[in-house]
Amino acid sequence: MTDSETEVRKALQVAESVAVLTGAGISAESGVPTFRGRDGLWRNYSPEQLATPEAFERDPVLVWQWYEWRRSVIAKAQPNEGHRALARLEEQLTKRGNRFSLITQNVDGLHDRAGSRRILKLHGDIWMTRCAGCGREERNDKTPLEELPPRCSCGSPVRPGVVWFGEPLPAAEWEQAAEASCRAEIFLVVGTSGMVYPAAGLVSFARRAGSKIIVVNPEATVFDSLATWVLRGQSGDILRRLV
Ligand code: BJW
Ligand code: ZN
Repeated sequence: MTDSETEVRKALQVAESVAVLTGAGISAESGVPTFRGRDGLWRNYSPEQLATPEAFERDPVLVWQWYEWRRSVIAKAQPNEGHRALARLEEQLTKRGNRFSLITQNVDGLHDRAGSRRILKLHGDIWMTRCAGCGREERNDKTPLEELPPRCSCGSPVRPGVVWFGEPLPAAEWEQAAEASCRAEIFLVVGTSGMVYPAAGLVSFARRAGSKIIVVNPEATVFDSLATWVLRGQSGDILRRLV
């Protein structure tokens, strides 16, 4: 345990309100590739080329093949120490009557499987589908799917229930996330590159409202200059020691 980790551990023990923003890096130790890391590319496409409504319109099968591949990887993955530590932190803080908000950009469902109770999913859920025609939403955890693209009973193609570039974030989740960020005494930023807005903007909201920012990441990030503590390393190892 480094000196910074000891300080953060103490700060978390006395905090009355904590918010956490997670990104793909928290699931890296579970074997789920990040978006902008070395093995993030799928068949040489970047997420900016696949995670758009235009890409789905042009080639729904290609986009679904990417999601099929990710769904199969995620189905085999297990939550790691990082996911589990955040579930414990929620339990400890809420038991003491303090506030805790878990805000995630991830769609993999590993926070749910680790036991986190209230999760603000800013970019949706890879196990949900939505009909491109009638808008009907459904959970579908079959992998592989029977046909690509899957079809709704209304006959229209069905899309993954996630938020693509150029699409608005779910309003209720976004509002609660913004509010939690402004209210947090401590704001943990775990495993996100900070390249994607508006999620990345939550860190500035928190900083401006006077939160102490803690960055957990093996690499330098755009948030380091805003942080009170930067903890360099894998989030599973670090979060396990903090909570
Ligand atoms: C570890 C680790 C270990 C590794 N431990 N850490 C110009 C400027 C600003 C904004 C824009 C702009 N042009 C366009 C925009 C807006 C756009 C945007 O931000 N674009 C940027 C790319 C420039 N944003 C949007 O379009 C958003 N919507 C929007 O703005 O709507 C406006 C609107 C309003 C009203 C009506 C209509 C529209 C939507 C963004 C949706 C993003 N969607 C995706 C896909 C989700 C579905 C899916 O998963 O398929 O979300 S893209 C992808 O990026 C995914 C992620 O959630 C997101 C963030 O990535 P993340 O999590 O940070 O991952 P990485 O890979 O980038 O980083 C991993 C990190 O982990 C690294 O730092 C590693 O070091 C670290 N790490 N191992 C800890 N063991
Ligand atoms: Zn339909």
